[in-house]
Amino acid sequence: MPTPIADHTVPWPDHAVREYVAKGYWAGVALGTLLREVADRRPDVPALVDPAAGVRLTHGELADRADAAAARLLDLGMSRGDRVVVQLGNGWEFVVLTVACLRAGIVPVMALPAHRRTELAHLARHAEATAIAVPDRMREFDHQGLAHELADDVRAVTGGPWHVLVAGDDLGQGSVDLRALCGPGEDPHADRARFDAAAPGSRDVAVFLLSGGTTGLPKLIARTHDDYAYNARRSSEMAGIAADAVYLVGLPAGHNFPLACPGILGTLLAGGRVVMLPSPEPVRAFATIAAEGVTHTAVVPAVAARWLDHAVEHGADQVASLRVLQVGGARLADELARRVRPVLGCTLQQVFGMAEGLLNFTRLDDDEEVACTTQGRPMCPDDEVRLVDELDQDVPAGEPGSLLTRGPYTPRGYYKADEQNARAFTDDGWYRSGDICRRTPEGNLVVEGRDKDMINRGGEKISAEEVENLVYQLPAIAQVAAVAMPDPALGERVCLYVVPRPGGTVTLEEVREAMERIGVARFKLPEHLVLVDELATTKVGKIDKKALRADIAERLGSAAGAPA
Ligand code: OOB
Repeated sequence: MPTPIADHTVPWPDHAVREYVAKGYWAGVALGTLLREVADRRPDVPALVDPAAGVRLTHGELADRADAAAARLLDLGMSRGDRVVVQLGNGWEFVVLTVACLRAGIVPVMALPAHRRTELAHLARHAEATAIAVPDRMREFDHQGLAHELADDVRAVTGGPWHVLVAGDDLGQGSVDLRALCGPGEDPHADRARFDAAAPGSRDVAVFLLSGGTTGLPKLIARTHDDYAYNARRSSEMAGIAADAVYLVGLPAGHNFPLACPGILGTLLAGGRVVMLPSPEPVRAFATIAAEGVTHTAVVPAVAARWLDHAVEHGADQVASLRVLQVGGARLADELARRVRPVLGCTLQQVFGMAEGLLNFTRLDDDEEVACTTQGRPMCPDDEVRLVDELDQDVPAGEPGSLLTRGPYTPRGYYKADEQNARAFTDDGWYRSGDICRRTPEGNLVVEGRDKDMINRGGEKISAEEVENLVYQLPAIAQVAAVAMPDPALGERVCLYVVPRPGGTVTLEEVREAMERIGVARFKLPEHLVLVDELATTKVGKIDKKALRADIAERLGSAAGAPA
């Protein structure tokens, strides 16, 4: 394992760097500079639409506003290398702030809107953030209030100031008006000159993404300008995104998929247009696709299923402009995949990706069978993928194995996480994704399962260990195991097996209330609870999660249709 460098990221080894540069994967230019260059070529072309806010910006306006916002962040006292936790909904401010950060070399930490005190405090502390960007309220939750409450926690670590940037009409005391910060500047030439002259280094960290979660708390993935620019540009090629593309963002924008696969960054870099929508709920999504002439979008399988049902019921006329529907984040059932073209009239592209790097795509010209039954193949000729057994030996061709990967946009370790890195990466830098895959004779991957302790709830990743740690805070609990239970709509949900303390007991409601009091993302709350006298263990004495998963599947199956 290479030693982490001073910024606590794990570098690619020198020979790999030389190769990635020589082959042109790493262009040596900061993402903010690349975006500015696009804006210079196409200043008057639409770049960003937020229908709910009535905001429409051209590439030139977006670049100017990002420079103005970057200047204002520096005026607040922030500087290159500082971190800002970004927890914004899918609105125009997300895009302007992100591009501003990329220009100034301030690193956004991409939190999810569902995160609450536990996750945000962890992210802020771990990244030593000095600012947080939040909506005033979203879905009934007072994000602004929580952001101010976190201040003491964070100051205890960084000792420095803590800026609360708020997007909304209801600005509290001490909040910085994010909409004003992201508004037009007074002197665009001066703002621009300031960042043209001081672009971040291309090997610097551009963004921190969150890991899908297998440990107690989310880990941070430091994506560099070089690797993330390649990630976005090459994804655009895969999805057929060019200057005429209109990309709809319906998944949470801070997730890697809608951010850069190709998502927001890939579309902007191609000179196309990005449309921000607060949620992928079909009524509004379909109307927006029709109104804006959307050509591309990305959804998780659970959303694809809702869109298909909606189109069957109400027709697909509104989505006539849609060329490519990307589906990823969780396994798409073959039967669902086969309905995409006949019902929605567009090309299905399966995307099997991870915030840690590796992206697999079915190609737009793959035959229907491949597009519907596989999760595609790596996007880069120099992505290395191995499928291995428990001893890290390659499995025979066509057999299922655990996926290991290295490549030009897959960092060699998590940020500041030596202990987890020793488990999640091999000594020679392969990332263990924890997915069990098989390779078809044509070289496509099929995801068949996983050997990591994670629950995939409709694309939201939940670490079983994190849930268990939270549940152990309840006094009535002697032992607990969180496992995935099958669910027709979301694929999986969290099920708890609980051994109560002698004489005690506990209900699902009590567990959920306790977790809400502690403050965690709602999607992590268990949705079913089974009381048991003891938990089955494996030969080596570990809790036998495989047996528990089989048990809950059987219980649900025999309950035939009864609510979980
Ligand atoms: C995406 O990224 P993450 O980091 O939220 O989750 C990664 C994990 C993978 O290791 C795999 O377990 C699962 O999500 N996954 C899929 C899948 N796509 C992701 N499992 C089966 N089939 C698929 N198509 O989820 C992500 C990042 C970028 C693009 C797309 C998805």
